[in-house]
Amino acid sequence: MALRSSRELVSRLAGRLSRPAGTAVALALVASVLVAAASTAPAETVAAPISVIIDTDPGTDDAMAILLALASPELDVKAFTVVPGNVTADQALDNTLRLVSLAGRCDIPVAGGAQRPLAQKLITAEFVHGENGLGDIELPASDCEADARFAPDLIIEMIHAMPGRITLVPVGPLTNIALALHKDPTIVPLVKEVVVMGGSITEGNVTAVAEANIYNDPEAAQAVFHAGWKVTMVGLDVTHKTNFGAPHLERLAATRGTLNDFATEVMQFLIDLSAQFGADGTPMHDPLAVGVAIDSSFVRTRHMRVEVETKGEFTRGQTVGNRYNMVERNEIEGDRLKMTGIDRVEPNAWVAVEVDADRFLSFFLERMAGL
Ligand SMILES: [Ca+2]
Repeated sequence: MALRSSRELVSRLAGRLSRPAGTAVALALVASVLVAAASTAPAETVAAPISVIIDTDPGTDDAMAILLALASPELDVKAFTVVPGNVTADQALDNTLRLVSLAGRCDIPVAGGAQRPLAQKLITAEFVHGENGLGDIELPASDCEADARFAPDLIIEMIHAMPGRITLVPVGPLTNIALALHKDPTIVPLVKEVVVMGGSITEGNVTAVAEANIYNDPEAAQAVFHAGWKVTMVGLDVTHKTNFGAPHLERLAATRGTLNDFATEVMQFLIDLSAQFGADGTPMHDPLAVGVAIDSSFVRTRHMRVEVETKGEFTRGQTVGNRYNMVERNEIEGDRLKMTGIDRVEPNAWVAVEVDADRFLSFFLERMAGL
């Protein structure tokens, strides 16, 4: 089959080799192919990988997101920072270390961070993710050691070391990112982008309207949405459409490899769990956020003002999206308020509203195949 681009060639080659050697070898091979083709076709430029810090609470779908990131040469994962959410902080750190070790990537710092949300009790979800957070699949003990730095400090340090280059990809509650912001607000203009898995402008998965990552720390989320940096919100509006079902599992199980096989077990666990509730498949929440960090064209976004509800009786943790970026202006007149016009509000987030789910699911399967 013809390869569409050098990027595709890189991905195919590196996807089957361990990184960083895999990427280097793949890039070298691509370079030689391009040199050989130079006389007949204009050379393509191989884009530099995107530097990312992934803030995570593994978590079954986090595990898939981590593997996808490590299998994608478009990304240069500078660190994994760990936050409690799906499981406790200690369990999440242990799981991240085991995953990174399984992938043979102890060169990537893994740092623990917050122990609990900013202003509420921690809510864990072993019911959904298994008692160990990884679908009760027991991974070997990690050969990697945790970085001694506090995750928010590591985030601050790396952003300053690479101004304008770091994309933050938080796929858990936003506690660590909010702590980094609070400690050093000067990081805001130095961050390239923040791709958040979280929120929804249509439906919830914890309550009628709240998505888990936002619900688990609404005060942190409000701070992150209002920081002033570029936020892309990959929420349930799109992740619920990336339904990984039996046909996808069949494809994943048809190829073999240590990471491939682990992914198969995790996806089997999630599909079985979903079946108990009458669902035919399971959404790929966190992997889609990583996918969007790699290729923003997986989703279509709308720029809108998003507020995080922190007080509502039924709506705490809701991401309230203002589709038109307008609010009514009311002014006191006697004993009443009188509408006197319309005020514009500044949009603060690019909210993903549509997704090319089939293309993303195929992309995920291609990256996992034989890994
Ligand atoms: Ca997560």
